[in-house]
Amino acid sequence: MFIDRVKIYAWAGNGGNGCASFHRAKFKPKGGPDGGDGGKGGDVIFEVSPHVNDLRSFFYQPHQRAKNGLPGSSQQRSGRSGKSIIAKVPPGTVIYQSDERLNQEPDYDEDGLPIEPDPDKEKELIQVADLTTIGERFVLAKGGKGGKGNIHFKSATNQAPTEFTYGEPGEEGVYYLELRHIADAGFVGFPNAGKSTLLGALSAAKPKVAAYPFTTLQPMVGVVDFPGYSRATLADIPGLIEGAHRNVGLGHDFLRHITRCRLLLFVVDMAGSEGRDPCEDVALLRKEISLYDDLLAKRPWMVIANKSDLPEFDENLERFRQRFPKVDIVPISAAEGVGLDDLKDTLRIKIGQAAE
Ligand SMILES: Nc1nc2c(ncn2[C@@H]2O[C@H](COP(=O)(O)OP(=O)(O)O)[C@@H](O)[C@H]2O)c(=O)[nH]1
Ligand SMILES: [Mg+2]
Repeated sequence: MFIDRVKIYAWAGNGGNGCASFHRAKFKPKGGPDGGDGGKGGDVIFEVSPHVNDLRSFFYQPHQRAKNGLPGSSQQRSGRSGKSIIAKVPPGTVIYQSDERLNQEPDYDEDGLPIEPDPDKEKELIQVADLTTIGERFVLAKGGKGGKGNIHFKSATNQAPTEFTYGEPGEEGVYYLELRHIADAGFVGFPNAGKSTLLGALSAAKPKVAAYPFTTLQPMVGVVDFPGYSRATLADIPGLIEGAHRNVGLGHDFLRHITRCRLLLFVVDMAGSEGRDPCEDVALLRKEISLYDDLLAKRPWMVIANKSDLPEFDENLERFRQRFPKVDIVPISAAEGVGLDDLKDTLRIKIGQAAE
């Protein structure tokens, strides 16, 4: 399950009411007004966190509710503000506000009769935020202002006002969160497997640095055109650290990025031209990924066997097929442009399936 779109419900806190009260003390029966202000309601806030990869937590907890402000009280005491909630979202989260109703109360027409909701009405979504930068905050629903206590209503003509104001209601609403993808498919592979060469060979235009300013890694994104006007985006994400083969891990930045591709493409130097063993490479990468996130390990994947122009390729491929009998493997030579049409066909099918 790859949760990249969720519906949530947010309620900011209501403001606390202002207080009407009068100062009382011995020998001073007619003290002035001393009712304090109500506290502000808490906000519902989103904060972009590097430690969150998807919108899973909102799927399990779609109701986001901040606390109400407390009412003011006598002796000019203000009510305490309601606690805000700060929910963490991954970079690349886009927020839409919906015009769906939160409460079930109907609207009424001129005659006071309830207006039946139109079941065919399409909901309207307005984009309200596009959160990309780590640490960035966005107030989704603002808490209501606190009401004023009667101390504010004293005037020359009215020394004993009983007036106060109510706290304002907090904002509330229905929202959709969407995690923007870096690309439809992302390359996973050790350095020198041929990822950059392949991205260049498949892309209609020169691959561009992805427009995500939240990282030191710079994913390169290319566009591949399929016959019949459809196209897909492919990302080459650097940062798979050299030490991965010494079991020091893939680097979490890298892994975080590939969670944002629907299909994982394992690019392997099937000729083993740098003395690496392609079978061990893929087994190691698979293991690292499942250690990082078992949901990511369930993401659709396939193998692109590169460097078919080199002599050791055929023998290694045979061995590889025996080791991974169920995996789709497409042999290519990125440098010589061999097998790229077959690869495109497979990509079109697989990306289509992964997007369902
Ligand atoms: N013989 C051969 N060399 C290739 C092929 N694809 C890439 N290379 C070479 O492998 C080296 C690493 O390629 P590169 O695309 O930079 O790999 P990356 O680190 O995975 O991005 C370069 O010297 C490429 O020219 C191929 O299909 N055949
Ligand atoms: Mg490269």
